[in-house]
Amino acid sequence: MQQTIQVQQDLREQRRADAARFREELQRQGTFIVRLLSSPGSGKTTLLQKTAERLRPRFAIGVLVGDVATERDAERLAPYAPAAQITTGGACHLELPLVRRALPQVAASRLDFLFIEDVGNLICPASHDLGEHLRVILLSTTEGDDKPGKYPKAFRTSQVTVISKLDLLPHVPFSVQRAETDARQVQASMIFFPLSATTGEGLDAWCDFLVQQRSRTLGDPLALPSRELPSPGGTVSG
Ligand SMILES: Nc1nc2c(ncn2[C@@H]2O[C@H](COP(=O)(O)OP(=O)(O)OP(=O)(O)O)[C@@H](O)[C@H]2O)c(=O)[nH]1
Ligand SMILES: [Mg+2]
Repeated sequence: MQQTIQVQQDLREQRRADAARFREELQRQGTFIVRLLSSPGSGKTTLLQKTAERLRPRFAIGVLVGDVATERDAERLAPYAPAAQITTGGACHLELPLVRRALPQVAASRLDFLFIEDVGNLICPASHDLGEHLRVILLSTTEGDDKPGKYPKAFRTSQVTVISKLDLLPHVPFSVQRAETDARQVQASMIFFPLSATTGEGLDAWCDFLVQQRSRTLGDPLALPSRELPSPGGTVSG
């Protein structure tokens, strides 16, 4: 019994060290890694399409997208940025070796931003560090404003909450303020971006934030001042 526990701890530490190494490797090349988590259908792929559209003229972008089956999301993203699908064949989350293996498909040369869309799921992905610098969770207005407290690990390990589908607010019983209060109870320093990928509301602020965080993380002296982030959500334990 004791041996089993020891092996699990060793494995977890090894995974954490691998993720830290990956983060550092890409950071040295000038790549800022942003990972998106959410329940299925919250708008991750749509947000990445709109984000790529805005950042692409200035930055080299690659997108890796995880799903249990189909290449649909990569096909949707392809007109906006180099994109590769990671099909897990049943697993409910991405793992670092899969990301490493897929990376060359989108990074023929150096990337400024690597976006990783994880499998739609609010539970399993939260326990895995993929070496991201920034972990972003989407909560759409159609899901209910009570979700942060019900899925605390996903919110606790994220630095940013995107409240998506803001254009649907008039039609759904969702309070942005209640959702933010609930999320702050599990992650006090959470940063929020309420936005609509459909109308474009909030997208400029979101993209400006990504650019600032990249500059800050990579130590660009021209970086604009921006808000402090809590330590990366990568330091996760089971
Ligand atoms: N009204 C509205 N619909 C949106 C918005 N963003 C996305 N959608 C719609 O929501 C549905 C799901 O969007 P996706 O981008 O596929 O969501 P996802 O999180 O990538 O889904 P999975 O990859 O399956 O987990 C699609 O029909 C989108 O058109 C938005 O801002 N407003
Ligand atoms: Mg998707």
